[in-house]
Amino acid sequence: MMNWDQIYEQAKEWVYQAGAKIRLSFNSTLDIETKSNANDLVTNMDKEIEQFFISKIRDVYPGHKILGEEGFGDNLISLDGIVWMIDPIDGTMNFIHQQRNFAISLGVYENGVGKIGIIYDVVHDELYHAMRGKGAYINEQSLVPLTKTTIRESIIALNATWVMENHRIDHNLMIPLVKAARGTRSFGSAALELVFVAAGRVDAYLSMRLSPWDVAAGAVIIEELGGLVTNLRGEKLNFLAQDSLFAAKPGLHQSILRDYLKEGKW
Ligand code: 2AM
Ligand code: CA
Repeated sequence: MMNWDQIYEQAKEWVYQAGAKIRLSFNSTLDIETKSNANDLVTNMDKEIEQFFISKIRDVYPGHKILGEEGFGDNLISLDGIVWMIDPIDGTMNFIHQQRNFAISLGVYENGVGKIGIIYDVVHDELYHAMRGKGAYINEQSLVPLTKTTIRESIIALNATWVMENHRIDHNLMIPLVKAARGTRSFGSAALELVFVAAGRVDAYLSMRLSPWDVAAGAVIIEELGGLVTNLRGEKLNFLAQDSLFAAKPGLHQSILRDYLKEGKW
């Protein structure tokens, strides 16, 4: 029998330790490299933190699998068993430019089902966490279940980079949605934008393309509060591939999909 309470406590402890390492790094010069393009950034801290988690997990849970943004984990072809999905620093561009508005994101899944979600806003020392069926929390405080709302009264988090991807996606399809909402916001960290949905600070979050480690933890936290997390076609997420993302309060999720997203080839 898997002791999920133990994994949950252990994972939170490692996240706090990783956060402390990141805070210490503010005193030293970062080593910054680019990945797929000039704006796709990675630092020595992204790599060090991922390797920190991997060495801890391999030591204590050698049978578990690991999917990590920086590629030090396993090359997975299935989600069978227990899989840790880790984004050591989500919002790397913010981390480099702002030293804030980034988070550690860690999800633990069993046979593709989210069991634990932990997102740590290192600078604010705010730990958002949930274990399936056990409630969701910010530090020690319970988060309240999400309630229904309308698009007219909603703030929607989205990122303007979709205008750059118009060869693939007709971004004009987003205009009615943006006009209908009360307001839009963009924060530059998918993990934080997902916890903002969980905490009710925004009502929905849309992204054209994210990877499994960006959303694994946030999906557990939002679903624990009754919110919905799918791709922009309304389909269940596939944690083995990049996909679009659409997280929202109950009711709002269905109505945005029906009224604003169904024409799009997301
Ligand atoms: P990162 O900082 O870990 O790279 C920014 O809007 C959000 O999208 C961040 O969470 C960022 O994660 C993620 N992101 C940026 N570029 C991406 C890409 N090419 N593929 C997937 N996710 C990306
Ligand atoms: Ca990320």
